[in-house]
Amino acid sequence: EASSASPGARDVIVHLFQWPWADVASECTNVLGPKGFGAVQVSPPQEHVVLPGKGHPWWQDYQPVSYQITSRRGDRDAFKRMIDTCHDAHVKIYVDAVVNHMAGGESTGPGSAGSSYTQYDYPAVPYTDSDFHHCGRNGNDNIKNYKDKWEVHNCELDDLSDLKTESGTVRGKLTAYLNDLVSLGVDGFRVDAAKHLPASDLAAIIDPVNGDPYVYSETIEGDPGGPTPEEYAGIGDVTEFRYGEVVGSAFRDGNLANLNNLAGSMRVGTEDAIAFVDNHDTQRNGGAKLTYKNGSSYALAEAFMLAWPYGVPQVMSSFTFSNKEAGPPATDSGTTTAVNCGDGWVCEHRWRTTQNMVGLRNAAAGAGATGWWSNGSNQIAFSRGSAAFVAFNRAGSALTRTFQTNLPAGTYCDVMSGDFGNGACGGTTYQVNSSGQVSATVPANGALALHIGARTGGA
Ligand code: LM2
Ligand code: CA
Repeated sequence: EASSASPGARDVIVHLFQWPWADVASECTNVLGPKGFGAVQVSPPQEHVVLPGKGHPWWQDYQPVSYQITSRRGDRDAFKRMIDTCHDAHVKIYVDAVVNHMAGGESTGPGSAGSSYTQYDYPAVPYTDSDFHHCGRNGNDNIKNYKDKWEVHNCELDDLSDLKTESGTVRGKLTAYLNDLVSLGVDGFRVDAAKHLPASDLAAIIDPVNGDPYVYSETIEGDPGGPTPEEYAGIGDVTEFRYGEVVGSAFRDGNLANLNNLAGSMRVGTEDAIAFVDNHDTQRNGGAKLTYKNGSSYALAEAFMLAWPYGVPQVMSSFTFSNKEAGPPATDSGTTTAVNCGDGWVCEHRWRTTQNMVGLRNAAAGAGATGWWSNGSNQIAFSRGSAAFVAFNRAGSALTRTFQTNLPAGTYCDVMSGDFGNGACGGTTYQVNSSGQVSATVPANGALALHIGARTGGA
């Protein structure tokens, strides 16, 4: 079968969008490992187009020139060092794999590893014209009708040279690229633009990949007649774009009371889904209901995503932008500058409410959501078995209440208000009594989070 791998109990993925390899490595050591993140989704590592005339937009990276591991984020050695360092910190690396297409026709000049190319001819792979579709539709071979599956598979996405993924030669080159990454230690793949190749082609590319990488396909739900997320769920997991609609809207508008039924409004089941509030595309195309720009309501949505058992959660980590084409912080020559959180890099994953909720999620792995409470509108609370208890308050005033939890009696650190480490709590501590009750105050637009991994005193 294609891929049976699951991300395991430490399942949280953080997308360190456009981070250089050296910075990902130190983040694994200093933050991600200690905080319990399971994996990093890194931006595409292969050689890509370089567009100084367009100010080095972030999307250069989605136009492959070859499969050499030399990108604006670093070379092959730096990539390998990152993987080893992250593995030492027990953090996996998932690669954003661009397999549907190669660079489009607008760009010229050497790629990020110095290779030359023209559209439909990429000598550093090599691919030549006969390796690409020429679908013969719409005047320019571009996809126009998303209700036509054949067209979505065989025409061009935005002029990007569309690989003949049905061909044995092309499949072999894509499998070889993925195998090269696995040989460097890569643990899994986000399949870019997956719906633009038939699921059977993707399965044939991934089947022969060594090891058992975790695979999740980017499948944007579209109009009837077009490809569906379910078609790709047999290969691995799939991105659930409804999640950000539902959870993002709920926290934007303060309508939290129905979130206990969220699975019922998703396209795929919890066992197949990647859950996310926003991603690098929806941040820019208007799809996201909330992003880092929304501050506390976004922070609460991210915290809820981590606390609630649905899918594999993916946390976004952004660079700031006003121009949606702009690349990451860089020198004039387009070299990405080192990550410095707060200076062009948002580092949402370091927000206390996000990183401490990762620990709660890990402590509660395998436990369902129980004991749902809501005030009917903007305040909710629930347990994760006897491992954790959370409350969310999207009202403009504090919520003080005696909550029923399922926690063992003891003294717990509210990890939303402070960090827990070496037995000490930097935030508020709460007593859970022998009946599992706790009297607590949840701040306005805030949350409360107690779990068995953050106790200052037992029963
Ligand atoms: C994806 N998922 O399916 C990525 O998440 C998304 O970010 C990628 O688009 C897309 N697939 C292709 O891999 C981005 C960006 C596009 C950009 C492409 C290629 O959103 O705007 O297209 O990467 O770099 C750009 C220009 C477009 C031009 C194309 C080819 O914006 O106008 O088409 O390059 O030159 C003429
Ligand atoms: Ca295609």
